[in-house]
Amino acid sequence: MAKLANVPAILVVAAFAAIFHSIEAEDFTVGGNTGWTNNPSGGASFYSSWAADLTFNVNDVLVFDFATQRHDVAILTQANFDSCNVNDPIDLIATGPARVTLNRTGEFYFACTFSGHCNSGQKLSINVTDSSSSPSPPVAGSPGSSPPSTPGGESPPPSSATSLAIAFSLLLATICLNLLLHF
Ligand SMILES: [Cu+2]
Repeated sequence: MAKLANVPAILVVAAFAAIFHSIEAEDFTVGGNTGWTNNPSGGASFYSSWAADLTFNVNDVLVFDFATQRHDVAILTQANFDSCNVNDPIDLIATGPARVTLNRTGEFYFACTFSGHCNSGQKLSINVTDSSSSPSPPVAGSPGSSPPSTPGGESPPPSSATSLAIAFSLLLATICLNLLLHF
């Protein structure tokens, strides 16, 4: 009987661990200690190398660490990103450090609009995936067809968190029922 009573406790711990791991949004400081700057070591490959080892999920946050009026963060279409055309951004954040919530899946394109900075390597593209499902294809379609909302604004309610919460409630109910039956 004592062994049986321990089972729910283990389940609760495991469920909590799994749920918090799934829901918890991560902050990523772009470029690590280098921050968000022009002429990063390695040039144009610096930020793509930084991003290559990481997995970005919806509701994670990119932190662009830079001094206001030294750099900025423009969100660009893929075409403008590829050509470093920073004159027509989807969105522009001029105040650093800037926090950008990754509010959808798919590709995000960032660059600094200060003269020459994008061409010197201050540009970053990432692919955001949905942690609640197996790897989903990036959002297809024309770049800029779904521009992200203003960074810092309300992000949409995380559906994965909601379904996990429901699943967790069901699990808790089951465990409580088990405990009642055992005692
Ligand atoms: Cu810059």
